[in-house]
Amino acid sequence: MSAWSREEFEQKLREKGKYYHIYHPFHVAMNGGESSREQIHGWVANRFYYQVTIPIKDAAIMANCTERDVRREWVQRILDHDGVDGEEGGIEAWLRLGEAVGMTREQIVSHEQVLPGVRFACDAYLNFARRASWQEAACSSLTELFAPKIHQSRLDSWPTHYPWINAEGYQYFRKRLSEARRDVQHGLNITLDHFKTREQQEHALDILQFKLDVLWTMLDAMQLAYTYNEPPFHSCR
Ligand code: AHQ
Repeated sequence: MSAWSREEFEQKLREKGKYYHIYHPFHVAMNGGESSREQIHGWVANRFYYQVTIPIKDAAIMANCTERDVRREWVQRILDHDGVDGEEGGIEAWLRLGEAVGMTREQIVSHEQVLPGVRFACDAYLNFARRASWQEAACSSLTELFAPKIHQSRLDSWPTHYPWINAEGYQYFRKRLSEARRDVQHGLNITLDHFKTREQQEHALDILQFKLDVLWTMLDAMQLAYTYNEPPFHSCR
């Protein structure tokens, strides 16, 4: 089969947005104001494991990438999360979100609430980035094509639904609005340039689906634990 044009290929990638985790029942309930304090705490604590995995994932991509011009841009993602002098960074901002919802830093940093399913999904993403080509790993970050919408949806809905959350905590979501848009331009160009044949383009769509699976599976684990009250081993005597 003939390859898709660059525009068609981008359209196929964007059509994967219908599987984005904004449509997961856990997120729909959260943006609909139906989440309890415990569910919000569980989500913040579990998503922290994802957040601290991201810069390690991006460092793995850097380690695999032989192109200086790509590394010069990709390194910014690590700095966005780890911070630099004068810029606290996304990991610190996430801890402030934790304090804003009423948790202690220790409860979050300890990873004590991280569910096995969340850990496995995040570790699968990290290990994929370690062993895949840097172009394949760049492609897997393209779920951020759909991320500005989900960050904006929280900024639009949480203050009304969850007045008990200190609005200072929303800085993380605000920060990602611009960072995600900038990241995606870079990741999309790498992807559209690298995957040329139809077979390679289909492979890129499979990689994006894998990352959509990672995000969805994290919320499945949280849904079981915090909505259905069936955390791992709940039925053991
Ligand atoms: O806060 C998020 C973030 O820093 C990243 C990095 C990027 C990647 O490299 O895969 N993906 C991502 C995402 C973040 N937040 C998620 C959310 O729902 O708040 C969305 C997620 C993504 O779409 O991959």
